[in-house]
Amino acid sequence: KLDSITPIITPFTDNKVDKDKAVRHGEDVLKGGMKYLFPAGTTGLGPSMASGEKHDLLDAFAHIPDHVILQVGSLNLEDSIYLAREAKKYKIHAVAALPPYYFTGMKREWLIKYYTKLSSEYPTIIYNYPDTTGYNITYDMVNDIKKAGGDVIGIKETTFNMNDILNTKMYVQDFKVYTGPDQYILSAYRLGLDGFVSGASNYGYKIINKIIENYDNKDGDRYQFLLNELADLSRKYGTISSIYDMVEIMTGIDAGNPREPFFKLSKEERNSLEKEMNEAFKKYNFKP
Ligand code: ELE
Repeated sequence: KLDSITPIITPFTDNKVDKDKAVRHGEDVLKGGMKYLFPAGTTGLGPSMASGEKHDLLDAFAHIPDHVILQVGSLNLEDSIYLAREAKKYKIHAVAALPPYYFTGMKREWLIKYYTKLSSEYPTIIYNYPDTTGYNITYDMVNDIKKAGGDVIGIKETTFNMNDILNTKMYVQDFKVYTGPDQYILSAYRLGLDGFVSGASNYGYKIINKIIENYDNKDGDRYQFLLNELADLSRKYGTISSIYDMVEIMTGIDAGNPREPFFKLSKEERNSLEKEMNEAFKKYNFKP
């Protein structure tokens, strides 16, 4: 079985991290079959959170450290290092980190130094998301980080460039390669990668279990296509925000609210989303 990772949404109540709701939702996802929680990722609104708020999430999951990968990458390296040191105290599985982003023209060697330095604090999973960060961390860079002594243990590839993903699998030794897009869970199995990160697993872990059970037959495709349609609906109704509603619709768990600049769905939007989700379930003959 591959590593299954949930970039968990962050429940906010009155603009503050709601630890109780995070724990209830996180435990449900793990019970549902996922192996790791990935707080403060993209879906977790990590880049919009203060380091103290990311620390709140570390606290919330302190009772299940083996199942936690905290995303610590930020534009402030001091904050990221602080969180990596805290991760060490809490003995979580690993940290993950976006590269330094926003600024253009960062030299290749600076990116290598960044990951070498951060991972000297704690084992680090590289979070490669070229569309948003502007930097593509390729296999040759990973090898240079390792050569420089960096303790990078894997990469989460949020890219549709399968060639880059396969090159990293092929040319980097002792290294976990995870897919990021929801659409690539089945591919992670069929291509012999090490696991997947899926925003849709916040609500769709039952469907994901079906993909995994059926990865070697046509039903695997059917369940993957259903998940793709749900991920499309999520985008249509409001990226990330809609996931809070989809969690409640599919699992019954109150996962709180997103925080501005993201907005909670209106009653009408939610009803319409639920209707479209039910149509998708019917189309693919899935009973939620
Ligand atoms: C996904 C990203 C990308 C999951 C995270 C993840 O949230 O940290 O909407 O497909 O661009 O890779 O959320 O989301 P989309 O790892």
